[in-house]
Amino acid sequence: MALRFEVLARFNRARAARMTLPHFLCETPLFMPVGTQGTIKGLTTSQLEEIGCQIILGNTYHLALRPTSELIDELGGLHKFMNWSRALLTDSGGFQMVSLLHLADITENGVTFQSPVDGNPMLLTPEESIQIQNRIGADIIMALDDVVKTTTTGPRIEEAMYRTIRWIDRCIAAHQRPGEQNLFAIVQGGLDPVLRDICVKALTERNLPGYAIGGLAGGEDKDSFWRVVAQCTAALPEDKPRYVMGVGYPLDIVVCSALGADMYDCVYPTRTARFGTALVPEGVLKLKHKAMAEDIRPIDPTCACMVCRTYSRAYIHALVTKDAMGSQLLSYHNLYYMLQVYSEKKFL
Ligand code: PRF
Ligand code: ZN
Repeated sequence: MALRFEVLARFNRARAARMTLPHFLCETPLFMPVGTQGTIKGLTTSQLEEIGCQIILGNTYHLALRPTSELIDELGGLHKFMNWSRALLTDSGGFQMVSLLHLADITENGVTFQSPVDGNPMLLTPEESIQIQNRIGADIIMALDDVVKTTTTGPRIEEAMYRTIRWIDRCIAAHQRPGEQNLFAIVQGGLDPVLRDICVKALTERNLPGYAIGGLAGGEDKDSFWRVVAQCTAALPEDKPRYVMGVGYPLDIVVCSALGADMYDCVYPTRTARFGTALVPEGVLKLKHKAMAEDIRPIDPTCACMVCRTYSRAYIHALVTKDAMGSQLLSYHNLYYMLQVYSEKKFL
């Protein structure tokens, strides 16, 4: 295994841990900003270090299409390609296809979809997803899973859960670099506690370096969401990291951490920045609003980030619809906010 997970402190179900990965020693709980084409939109890698980012997420699907995993491999892996020396995680690709391309179709062999490049039919199998992720070279790679919306009902939920278990064995068999890259399995089973329980048990038996809770943050109500997280964190191994995929909002991260989860990822802070919204302790601040035009205060007077120490709301308001710098500054502040929401630590 290329991962060491040491719990340093506990409070009820919450824990703080040290997760040693090949490229970085991470402290959990942690939030992973989401990159698509090998970049976090609007931030440089040195800015990501400056705000205390320990690990970023890349998507196999996007990287495989462009610049392609063969090219990344040839150029020495994604760390070197994007000049990021800290940890990386890649998601397996299936979820992105299903959520981005409505033409994707899941069969026992894998996910079939139409290439957005040339329209040709393509197939992503569990073996291929792992082979691509082995070439990209992230510290953590994710198993290909069969994801259905939590709002789906009926036998499809059960089918997807059992298929995810069958696919984990294909992923494990295909993984060529277990000494350098950690394969995480993903618990599925919708909102059904019986299916979630079967899935946790089956995946835990495979003794992988870490586990994710998948299939959430897809429009289910908060109560159902927290119930599934609580059930899974209670059943997953104590001595391995637990990653809630696609989560989330600051409140979700705090609640899931109280329930014993350790890792999160979400496009929300950077996406909402591009729509002119800042995350602040009171909730959100809409920088496009005309009330911002003459407001000389920083976005968040209690925030220690470079943007809040340097620029006014009025300045960002003036930029936000006119220049890319507006959303870049908002992304910087929003990621800074997310990276300290679960901690007392201020990085600057
Ligand atoms: N599986 C994978 N990636 C994901 C999810 C999942 O269930 C989610 C949650 N819907 C976000 N990203 N592979
Ligand atoms: Zn700030």
